[in-house]
Amino acid sequence: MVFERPEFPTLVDNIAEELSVIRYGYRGTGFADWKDRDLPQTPAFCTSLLRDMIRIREIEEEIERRYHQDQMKTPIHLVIGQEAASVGFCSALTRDDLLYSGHRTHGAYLAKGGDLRAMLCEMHCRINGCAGSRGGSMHLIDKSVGMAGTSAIVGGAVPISAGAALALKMKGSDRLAAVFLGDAATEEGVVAETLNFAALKRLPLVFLCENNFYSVQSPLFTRQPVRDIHKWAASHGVESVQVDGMNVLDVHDATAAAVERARHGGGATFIEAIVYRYRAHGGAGDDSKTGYRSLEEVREWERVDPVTTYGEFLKERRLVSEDDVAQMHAESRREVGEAFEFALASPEPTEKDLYTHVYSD
Ligand SMILES: Cc1ncc(C[n+]2csc(CCOP(=O)(O)OP(=O)(O)O)c2C)c(N)n1
Repeated sequence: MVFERPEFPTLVDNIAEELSVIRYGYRGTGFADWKDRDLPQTPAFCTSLLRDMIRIREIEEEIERRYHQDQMKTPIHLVIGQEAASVGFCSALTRDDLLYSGHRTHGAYLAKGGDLRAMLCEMHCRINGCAGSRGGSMHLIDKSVGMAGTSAIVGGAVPISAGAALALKMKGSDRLAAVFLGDAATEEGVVAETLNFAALKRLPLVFLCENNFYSVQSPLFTRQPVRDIHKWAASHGVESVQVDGMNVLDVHDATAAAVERARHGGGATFIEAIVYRYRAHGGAGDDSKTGYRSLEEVREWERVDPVTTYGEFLKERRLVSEDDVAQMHAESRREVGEAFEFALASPEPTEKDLYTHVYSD
């Protein structure tokens, strides 16, 4: 796997035209490089990663299909295309580790073990919602599995995760804190401050930066012309690596190494995972027709789809069959169908609920 910096255009007169040729130097080959590699993980574990990714993909696609019915009372940010980052990262954490995330929450919440029914209730503004119907998609939380919180403020969850890591360290706990952030979050001053603080205090903290090259519709090269994100992170004094975020095993392995380091006093690690989102920044469907990226670019990335390429890889290794994969899809579809029924049958909040969870002096 080689990631090369592309030639950045000096004059960007026609962004759409530039984007049709720029691939950001991504040379990901899916699992081609892994053909002859030993897999230290058990077959059951390898299979579970595929099942988890398929589950997230099916859930997201069903949310997308139903979104325009307007029963969900929330903005959404689908994670379709980025499932390997969600699953690879969370598969190296324990249930007790504390996980935080930004606005693109669904993958993190589900991969950490968050309750699907409570998530869909939250998105339908029902009282069984995981945030009591007050948060919507961007504020998912499930303390029972260490899904500690998410924030709609870009970069906002990052210093909070450092606070949690500091508390765990001061208590002598062997748990750690972990946080998802996007490439645009690295442009927030508070993220630089957090990296510095994490290095200074050797915090038990793991950052997973999902670099999907866009902040809404602004491409990375119009925002950060001269830096590689993982190198920028390293300059603050934390360990930092770049991984193929479309390869679930690559993400898992890097995270497992970071977790090991954090649990044994080695401090924080920043992982930059190169990913791609297949859908619009927010809402359902694809927004490429607005011209900020070309359809050709999207198609190019679909060739390294994290779910299908990993499925093919496991089939070649004879760890799963075609039928197993079909069954994983069917089970997930059944689960998500039932969870939607549950959410839609759940009660809406009443006027009385306006006065609960309200604090005043
Ligand atoms: C502090 C702040 N600035 C701007 C926004 C508006 N905003 C919402 S999402 C987003 C882009 C975030 O991009 P990135 O962090 O790369 O994550 P991605 O959406 O690509 O997953 C922006 C600018 C915000 N929510 N918070």
